[in-house]
Amino acid sequence: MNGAQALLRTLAGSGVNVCFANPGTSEMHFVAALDTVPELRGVLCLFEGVATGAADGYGRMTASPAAALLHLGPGLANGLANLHNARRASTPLVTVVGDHASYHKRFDAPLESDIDALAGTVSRWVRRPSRAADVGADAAAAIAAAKTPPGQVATLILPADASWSEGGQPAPPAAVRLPSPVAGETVGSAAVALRSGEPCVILLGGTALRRPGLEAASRLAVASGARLLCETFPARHERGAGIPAVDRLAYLAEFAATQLAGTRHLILAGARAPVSFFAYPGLPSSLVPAGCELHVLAEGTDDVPGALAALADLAAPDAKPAAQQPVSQAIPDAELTAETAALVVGALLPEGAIVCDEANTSGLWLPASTAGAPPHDWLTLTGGAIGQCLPLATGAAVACPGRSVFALEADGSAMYTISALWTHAREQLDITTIIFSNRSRVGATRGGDAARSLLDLSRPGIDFTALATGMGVPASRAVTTAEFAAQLRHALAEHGPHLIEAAVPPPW
Ligand SMILES: Cc1ncc(C[n+]2csc(CCOP(=O)(O)OP(=O)(O)O)c2C)c(N)n1
Ligand SMILES: [Mg+2]
Repeated sequence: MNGAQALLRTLAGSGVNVCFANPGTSEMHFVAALDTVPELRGVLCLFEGVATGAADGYGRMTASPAAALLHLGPGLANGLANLHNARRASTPLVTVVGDHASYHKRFDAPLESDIDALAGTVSRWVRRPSRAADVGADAAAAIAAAKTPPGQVATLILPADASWSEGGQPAPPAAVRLPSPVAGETVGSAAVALRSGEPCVILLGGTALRRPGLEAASRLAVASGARLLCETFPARHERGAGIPAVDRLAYLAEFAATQLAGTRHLILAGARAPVSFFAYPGLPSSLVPAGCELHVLAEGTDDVPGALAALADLAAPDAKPAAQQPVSQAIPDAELTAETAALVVGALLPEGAIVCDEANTSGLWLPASTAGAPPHDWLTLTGGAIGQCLPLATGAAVACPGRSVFALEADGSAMYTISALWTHAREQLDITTIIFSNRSRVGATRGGDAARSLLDLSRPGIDFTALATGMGVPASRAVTTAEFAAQLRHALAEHGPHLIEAAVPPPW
């Protein structure tokens, strides 16, 4: 058995069953070994940013890593922005980067580069096995590292000679660290804050945003009057009818400051202390109001839902969670805008949908319009690096084949990783992509013609239906709300990928 075969057997033996791949010559032995390990499904992605974003989507939905197979330093570099988003999402993810044979490196061939340095920017764990005999054990360690709470990116750099040489040995699964239990006194001091009668906010993040954490948090809010908020860009937020609702902390610093104004106790459960996205002259970077005391109930590495449940048993023993009531939206009889499109999405969202949200400025109305829709998961742009949505949807759909996946995508962002559509078609994934085609990058609009030109996507206009059909995804364009609703109904009724280009004006 060679090193590559040992790697694949170790991955499959530890439950890594999918590899999103963009391989080249140095990964040839890995690819050849796929035929001998049928438990590992290779999914071809035509750009590394698609492979890494897909592995992120898969890991968010399964809490178990997929592998992303990348080609040396340049392949890894192409995948970095979505690995950055995965790192911010605390997604378990194993990156395998093929490298030159060890003896070839000193010749400085064209693809030679500092892979370790690149990998270090996003990975909590990096290792380079030097012999085929080490590959299996190092792969098992990579998987355990990826699963270390709350989840992280682990990168295995695989020299071609370690891959092709005989002497490989698959390794059994390595022990995985469990989330740390939260000490009783930490729970007790949060309970004291909740009972103080002073204004409290519980800020939820990470695993607190799944149903058990939300229900415990809701009991606390009901019993103590504390307000609930969640991090601005959650990795995976379970929401909809029957689940306690929680508003996100606003993206714009002045709105977030308003949400938090007057808070005396900020209790963090799986979320970090809030900071503004960018610095603004004269304004503080921290969003914690002056005079507010921070209480860290549970960090990401802790058992966050367990801590919330323990706190609820202590401070809200008799309270019942407040479930979001179902709301059925009507299809609005008005022109197609980002707002009316959001209402249509809210009206038609099926139970169990997985929504990948990179609608950017067009997405402003989505949280409200979908709040009372049937239960669903909402996946956001955790690291702010656009070009994530179409890849993320790819991975979510591979992870959850029975569920309907939505990619709610802004036009400028779509162009970064548009080739994901080809993988949607090739794998016949049940993904409905909605492009909010406002023909602009809204952003800051200060400045003259030269500045405005850099925000304009109308010269030439991008024909998303042509792009999609050119890659095998059936597509249509909607210019009225009725058309949009009809096209969305059709897309949801038919299995497989669809794309709808919604012609909407910029919101401002
Ligand atoms: C990787 C990366 N590059 C650049 C940016 C800066 N950026 C933020 S939004 C945006 C363009 C957004 O345009 P679009 O996706 O059409 O969204 P809209 O503004 O129309 O809502 C850019 C370039 C970013 N966030 N991430
Ligand atoms: Mg746009």
